[in-house]
Formats: sequence, C-alpha cells, structure tokens
Amino acid sequence: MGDAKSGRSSIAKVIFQKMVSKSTKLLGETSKMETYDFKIQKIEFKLYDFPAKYDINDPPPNEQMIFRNAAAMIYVLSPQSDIVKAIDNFHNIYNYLKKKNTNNCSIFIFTNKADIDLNQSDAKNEYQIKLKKRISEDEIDIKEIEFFFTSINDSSIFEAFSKVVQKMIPCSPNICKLLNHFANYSKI
Ligand SMILES: Nc1nc2c(ncn2[C@@H]2O[C@H](COP(=O)(O)OP(=O)(O)OP(=O)(O)O)[C@@H](O)[C@H]2O)c(=O)[nH]1
Ligand SMILES: [Mg+2]
Repeated sequence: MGDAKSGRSSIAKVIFQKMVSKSTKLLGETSKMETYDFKIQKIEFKLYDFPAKYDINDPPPNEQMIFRNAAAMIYVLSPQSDIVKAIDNFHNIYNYLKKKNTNNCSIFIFTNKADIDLNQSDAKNEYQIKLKKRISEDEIDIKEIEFFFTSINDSSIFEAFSKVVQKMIPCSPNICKLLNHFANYSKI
C-alpha cells in the first residue's frame, strides 16, 4: 500500500517478475488490486499491490479478509511524496489494521526512490526524523514500525523485503542464529 507513484508496483515487479528497473518507467497506474504469489521454505505467501486511492474504510468482503489475515503491511512512500498527506493515509490504514487484523500484522514503511534525493546519509537522517515526528503526532508508537530506505536500482529493496519475510517466517530467529553460528565457524 502507499502513496501514488512511490514505486509500489515497480518493487513487486523487480522482485517477483525479474523486471529490469529501467522498464518500470512504462508501468501504468495501479487501478485495481494485483496479486503476486511466492514460496519460501515451502511457505506460500501472497503479496497484494493496492491502488494508491484505495478506500480502506470501505473494503469489499474478500478484501476485508485480506486485511483481517495479513501478516505484514508495507506502506511505500517516496521523498517526493507530500509527507502530511501520505502519513494521513498511513494513519487510516494503521487504525483499520489495529481494529480488524487478527494476525498481529507487522508494519513496515519503505521510503522508496532513496537513490534520487536521499543519497547522502545526512539527508536520510533528516528525512527519517521528519517522518517519525509526523507519525508520532498521530499518537502512533513508532517502535511498532520498521523503517527502510529502498531503491529498485540497488540491492536495498531486496534487503528490506528479505527483512519483511524474515519477520513473517515463524522460526526465523532460530534460522538467523544458526546462520550466524555457521558464518562464525566457517569464518565467512
Ligand atoms: N529512481 C527511482 N525511480 C523509481 C523507483 N521505484 C520506482 N521508480 C519509478 O517511479 C515511477 C512510478 O513507479 P510505479 O511502480 O508505477 O509506482 P506506483 O506506486 O505503483 O504508482 P501508482 O500505481 O500509479 O500509484 C516509475 O517511473 C518507476 O520507474 C526507485 O527506487 N528509484
Ligand atoms: Mg502501481
């Protein structure tokens, strides 16, 4: 979910359809929900790409089910987004999930297109402070949200998405521990 033109469909297509990032320039506006299926460690996942103008207050019954059962929600915005408008929209989605979700849904915010205006770490820090301040003004506990800067033009989008999946895989902390152990012993 997220702000218009923030790159939601590009992210899905680069990760799941191996679309080269340059080709995403040709993508049209998402006018209805699109679904991407993927499997990791025999666990089946579904990713839903919703239109930016999606009305969270009035979902049809099949989409109410999606929000009720969702394990994660990624809200995508970009440095070009109007931060007040984008966070108002995020706030509505957050409140809806708090009321209706029964699956302890994890919440992520991707600031995508970080390759455009946020190349320097100072600019990133400044943006993050502004974003978190705006979110806290809505009395949302920012500790409940994980934030990532992403770009489809480098590995950051894969790293961020992998963190989302790790959070959804039930025994992932153990797998991480084992992988760290393995890395230590094999001196990788
Ligand atoms: N530089 C840069 N451009 C990006 C990135 N992600 C997406 N874009 C571009 O942003 C434009 C919009 O991308 P979309 O994927 O259509 O965005 P969307 O959020 O799905 O847009 P709507 O469905 O129309 O709301 C395209 O021209 C993409 O090539 C990124 O990480 N960096
Ligand atoms: Mg789209």
